[in-house]
Amino acid sequence: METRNEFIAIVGRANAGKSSLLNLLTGERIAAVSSKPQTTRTRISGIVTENDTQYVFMDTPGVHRSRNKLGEHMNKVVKDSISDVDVILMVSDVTAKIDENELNIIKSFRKNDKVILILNKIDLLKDKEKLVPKIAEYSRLYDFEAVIPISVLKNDGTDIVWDEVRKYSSEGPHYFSDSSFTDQPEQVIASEMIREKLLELMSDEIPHGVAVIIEEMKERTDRSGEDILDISAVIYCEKDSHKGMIIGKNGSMLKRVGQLAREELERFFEIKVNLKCWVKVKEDWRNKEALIRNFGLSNNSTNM
Ligand SMILES: Nc1nc2c(ncn2[C@@H]2O[C@H](COP(=O)(O)OP(=O)(O)OP(=O)(O)O)[C@@H](O)[C@H]2O)c(=O)[nH]1
Ligand SMILES: [Mg+2]
Repeated sequence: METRNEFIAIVGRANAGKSSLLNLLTGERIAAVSSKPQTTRTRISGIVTENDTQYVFMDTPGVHRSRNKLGEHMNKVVKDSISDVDVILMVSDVTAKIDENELNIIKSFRKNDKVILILNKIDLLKDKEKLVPKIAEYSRLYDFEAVIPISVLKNDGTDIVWDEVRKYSSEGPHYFSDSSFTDQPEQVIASEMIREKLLELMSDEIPHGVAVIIEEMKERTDRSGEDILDISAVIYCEKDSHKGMIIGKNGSMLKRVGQLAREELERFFEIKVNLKCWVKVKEDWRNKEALIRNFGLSNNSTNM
């Protein structure tokens, strides 16, 4: 059988709903999602194989004004991801004004790039008439292939996104096995789930300075014959005071993070999980090239 493939980059400003869209299009909970900007730190792929065609979606960090080496790395991932793809999905938040970051993204598109504009979060738009001037405003900035208003939250409009996406495949090999749905190693999926819970439960400053490393992940059968996945994770933070807050009073915060992460991990891996988390300090790691590499953040194709 003749095979086909398609590479799709998902780009946009922070918090627009890129990772939520990736999860919805692939039907899997691959990327961490949170209400805080700069959740995604590197490129994360979601893979869908439909009959003869393999679609590889690449979620990217939200473009933002970078304040440290991690931020620079995140913006570079976006630049690298839009070269050589068949189509780009630019996700924007329909309730927000066009900002400098979005203008920079649009500026980085080349003349022949195929870009579909996704206007997300229409569920928050009370007056749907406001869509018309918004579409006009974006259309003056770039010649988009299509403009699709959607709500990822309400799963409204994603079939239209799929119909549009399917137009850009071409003959070529499948680069991943037809049964895989991500290029992320299981350790990274697990560490991202833990980081997502920290983002959910803690105030802004702390989770943005956190890296989660899975030190061990092993399956075993306990005495009663039940399969258990043992996971040990280290949460690295930047300061002693942050360590104290992550652990919380009598360990309450760490316990809560661990519990929510464990539930999510059990759903994802479909196995009972025994999760142990430790907290360690590595000062100012976000400005240290070597540590970023050590945390697996500088390799675009895999890891966090
Ligand atoms: N109301 C509403 N909220 C949404 C919708 N889509 C996503 N969100 C929320 O928007 C927030 C950001 O979603 P993410 O998917 O993490 O956004 P992102 O673009 O990947 O963000 P970064 O990785 O930080 O760049 C989360 O709280 C989502 O639940 C939508 O259609 N409607
Ligand atoms: Mg994201």
